[in-house]
Amino acid sequence: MEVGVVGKPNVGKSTFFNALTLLDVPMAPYPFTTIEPNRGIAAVRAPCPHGEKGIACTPGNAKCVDGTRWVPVALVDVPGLVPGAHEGKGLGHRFLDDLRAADGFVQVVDLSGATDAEGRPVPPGSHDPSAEVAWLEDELVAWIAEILGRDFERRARSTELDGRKVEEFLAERLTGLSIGIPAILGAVRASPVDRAHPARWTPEERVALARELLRASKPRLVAANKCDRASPEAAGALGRSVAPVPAVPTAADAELTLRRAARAGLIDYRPGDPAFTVRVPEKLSSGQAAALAEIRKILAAWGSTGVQRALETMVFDRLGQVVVYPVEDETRWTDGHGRVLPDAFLVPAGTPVRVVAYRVHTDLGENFVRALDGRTHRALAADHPVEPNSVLRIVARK
Ligand SMILES: Nc1nc2c(ncn2[C@@H]2O[C@H](COP(=O)(O)OP(=O)(O)OP(=O)(O)O)[C@@H](O)[C@H]2O)c(=O)[nH]1
Ligand SMILES: [Mg+2]
Repeated sequence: MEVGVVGKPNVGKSTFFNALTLLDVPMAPYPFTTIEPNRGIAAVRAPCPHGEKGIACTPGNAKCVDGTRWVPVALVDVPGLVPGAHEGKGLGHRFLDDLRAADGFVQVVDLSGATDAEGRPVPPGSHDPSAEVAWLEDELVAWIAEILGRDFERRARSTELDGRKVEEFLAERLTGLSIGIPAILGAVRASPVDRAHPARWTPEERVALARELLRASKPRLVAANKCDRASPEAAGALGRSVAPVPAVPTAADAELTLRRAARAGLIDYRPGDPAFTVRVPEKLSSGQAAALAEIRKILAAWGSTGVQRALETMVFDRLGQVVVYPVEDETRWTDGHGRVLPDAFLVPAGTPVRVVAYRVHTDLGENFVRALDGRTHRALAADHPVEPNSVLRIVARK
């Protein structure tokens, strides 16, 4: 699972990324601070099943805090895109190739309207953030159209001559973009192209197809950032104008401050919570106390900083992921070393249990016999769709 963070320059992409990963990539109040993609690991919350058994878990890949499991999700932060990036404007769009494997995109926008289309500071409220959602889609479409179009005519002619299926031809063109055959077929049906004759597709038709491919395969969500400098009315207006894409108001800068303060032991704060408590007020500098007082106001006004909610809405609602806990002993919920519920993975809802087995280990997928449900102890056949929060034992031939 991988989520890409995209948007125009200077909206807070790297701040959003740092808040979720606690890494320390450069952030600054001017455009093009990020010039190379950054990768890190964020996490989404799920209730840990250990409570059901009344035993403690022994987390491996995903920590468990107060009964909540923090399941890892890869996050990629890229440089800012500007209108015309595909023609070389700004830093161009070559870096988007680092987002090929992304399952979906969070587009960060500046809800306060204090940056123009190139990310230069302008008076608050003078730029409409909904405009960039439309042109950013055009830039993503141009990127996919370009990948599709590399050496297109020659490949399309040989596909026609060989009588190969158009979806196979497209799947091969789009390798690495993690677009499945069903999404490809859906996109072909939704666009004006003549399915039988790819060699006749015009560049315009290919762009139309690229748009459908993007829509079918890369769910998006808007993080309406810098909400601390904007009004709920502005958030409502943006939400209406980008619907059906969801828009979540965020204060990435506040979230980053809270997570760093919690890491430093200054406050108790669980990401996503509506409040925090100061551990030892006397230990705070006056600057820290003032910054935290400002953040209290943001939390009171918006309910939370929105950053954790934005990621979880993306992962669970938009990408339809569920959490699975593979174990080797389905009664004790342990692995081969006696660790309780060591790992938690994300997989798309409804994934057949055999595909889950492949995700745990290729050998388990190849030698799959059946799965055992850790709660009901029932045997599950290979094509049985995985349930959310499953505890699963995979039985494989030795
Ligand atoms: N008021 C406010 N400022 C924020 C927020 N998030 C980020 N910023 C500020 O916005 C500026 C740009 O942040 P970055 O994270 O560097 O933005 P970016 O989108 O990664 O920018 P590029 O890498 O240049 O494309 C910095 O000064 C941040 O401190 C927020 O929630 N509220
Ligand atoms: Mg950046």
